[in-house]
Amino acid sequence: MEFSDERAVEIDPGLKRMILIEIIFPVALLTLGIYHGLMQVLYRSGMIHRSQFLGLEYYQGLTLHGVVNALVFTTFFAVAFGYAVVRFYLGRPLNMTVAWLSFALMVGGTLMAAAVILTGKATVLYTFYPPLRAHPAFYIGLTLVVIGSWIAFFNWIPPYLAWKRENPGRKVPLAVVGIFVTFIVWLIATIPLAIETIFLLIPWSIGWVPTVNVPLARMLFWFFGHPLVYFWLLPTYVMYYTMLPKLAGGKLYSDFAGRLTFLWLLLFSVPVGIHHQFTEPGISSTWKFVQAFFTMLVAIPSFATAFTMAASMEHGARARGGSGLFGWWRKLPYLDRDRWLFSYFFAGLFIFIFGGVTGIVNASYNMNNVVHNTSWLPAHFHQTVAGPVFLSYIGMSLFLITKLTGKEIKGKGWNVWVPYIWTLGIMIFSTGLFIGGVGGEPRRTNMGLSYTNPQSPLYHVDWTAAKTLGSLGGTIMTIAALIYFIVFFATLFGKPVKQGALELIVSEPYHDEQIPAVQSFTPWLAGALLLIVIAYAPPLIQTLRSHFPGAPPYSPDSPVPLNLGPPS
Ligand code: HAS
Repeated sequence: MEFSDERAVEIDPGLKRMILIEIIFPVALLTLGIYHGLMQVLYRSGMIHRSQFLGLEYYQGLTLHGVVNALVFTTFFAVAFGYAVVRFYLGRPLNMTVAWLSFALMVGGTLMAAAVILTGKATVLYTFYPPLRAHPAFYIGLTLVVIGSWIAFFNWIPPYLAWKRENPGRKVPLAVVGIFVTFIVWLIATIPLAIETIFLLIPWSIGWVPTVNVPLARMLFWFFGHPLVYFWLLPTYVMYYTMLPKLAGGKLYSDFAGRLTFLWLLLFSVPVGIHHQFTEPGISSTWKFVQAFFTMLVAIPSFATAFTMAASMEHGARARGGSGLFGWWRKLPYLDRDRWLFSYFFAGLFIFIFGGVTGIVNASYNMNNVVHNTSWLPAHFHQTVAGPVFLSYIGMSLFLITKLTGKEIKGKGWNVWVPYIWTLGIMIFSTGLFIGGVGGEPRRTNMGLSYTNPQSPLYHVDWTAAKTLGSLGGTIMTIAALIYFIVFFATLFGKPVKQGALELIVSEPYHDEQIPAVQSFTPWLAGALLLIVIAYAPPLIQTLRSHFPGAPPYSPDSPVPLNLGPPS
């Protein structure tokens, strides 16, 4: 029997429909995004040519891969999951007119951006920093997605305030705290992004101004870009803290650890973006160092999470009969078909050990010089966003589909293996890219030139690990994704076995601490704003005062002759 918490909530059919479409639409797009992931590794290894990209150019495929997987899928999922959490825990109906408005903006924006990527007018990668220039529809489309997500968040505030009024002195449910922190971080982060697109990129893209201030645009982008990664991670942490302990058979070791983790991420997610710009001119080393220091502080809640999750799983495993110093690990439900969501969470935690450690390497100011812009970077971010984040998102998407439609999972035996096959793939893929990265292999290739083809002027013998391991790992990841898609769509098109309802797994706390410091957003939000001013005002002023020449647009897929020199 499918593991169930039996706390199903009957919800408005409109909301149910909207959450379902908000999950199905990006999962359908994900098939394209994943396909182009496979194309990347095969192309880098010289096994295929650009003509095999389904008619897309290399950078065009890479843009589609990054935008769909990292921006569209994640934002839609965060909104859908946010609706589920807010409705489930706060128990109040939501304003459906506002909800559909948010939905329409997000879908309309996505289609606009997708159209120009597919027609080759927005080959700018997911970071879209100039001088790569896209068609205005790309920036406008992404802006609509962001505005749509803001509107969804604003829609959750009235039920939250009503719940607070009716429950004075009660702790806000932990999952709601996590989701609100996710969207507060998102709101803060997307304001500079809006400034970048509205004042710099759109006028330049329309042709109103001939050039753009690249260092300023990049600083505004990374002000957004780093909190973006915690916007991805926070819903995953909501699932880990509130669901994983129960799935493991036990309780959440500490409710306080969860609240502190969320609020600490609110404090430190933003004033760290310059760690993506350690090698860039125009920012003094003082401010680079300050943000490197803050980056170390933003890792602390993840260490707390590692400890809390291990302790919670130990509690569950011992409750299931586990014993001994390490023997209890054997009692976790790794392959339990009914508690299958555990496998998605556990595999993600495992991958994140390596993603986290390599993040600390990136953040170490001097070591960053070795790895920056090398293939080490895609290895790091696949072990974070394509590890814990991706696995928890696809797992929860499947979970919500089954609960909301009342359908049984098809292919339970295959489903439980998906995260482990994905983990095998990602570990092999990343090992290749890490080795290539420390050997200096650039993170991207250009103009159809392979690093691993001896005929190519970019050939480098140290980078063959990335070819073999990268393409092998990437293929294994694609196989895992393929199984997932089959399970997902077979389940979706199956017959319902019961009335669908909104159901989430709820873990009880083992230590239910009452600590006033983590009961309110206000001081943490004030602290976050203060740290942003301290960390960003001086470098921003430096950038504004420096007179950088404006840059004309550049397209990576147009054949500009490069002086590559003789092969080494
Ligand atoms: Fe990062 C670049 C630093 C976390 C994503 N990062 C990126 C990029 C992306 C990304 C997408 O300082 C590339 C952007 C681009 O396109 O250029 N990152 C960090 C640090 C952390 C970190 C310090 N990153 C993430 C997360 C991401 C993400 C999370 C997505 C979700 N990152 C950087 C830096 C760069 C960077 C530099 C720029 C580099 C450059 O030069 O361009 C930390 O938050 C990591 C803390 C995490 C831990 C791990 C805790 C472990 C846990 C698992 C426990 C396991 C258990 C199971 C209990 C300390 C929670 C046990 C089971 C057993 C079997 C033993």
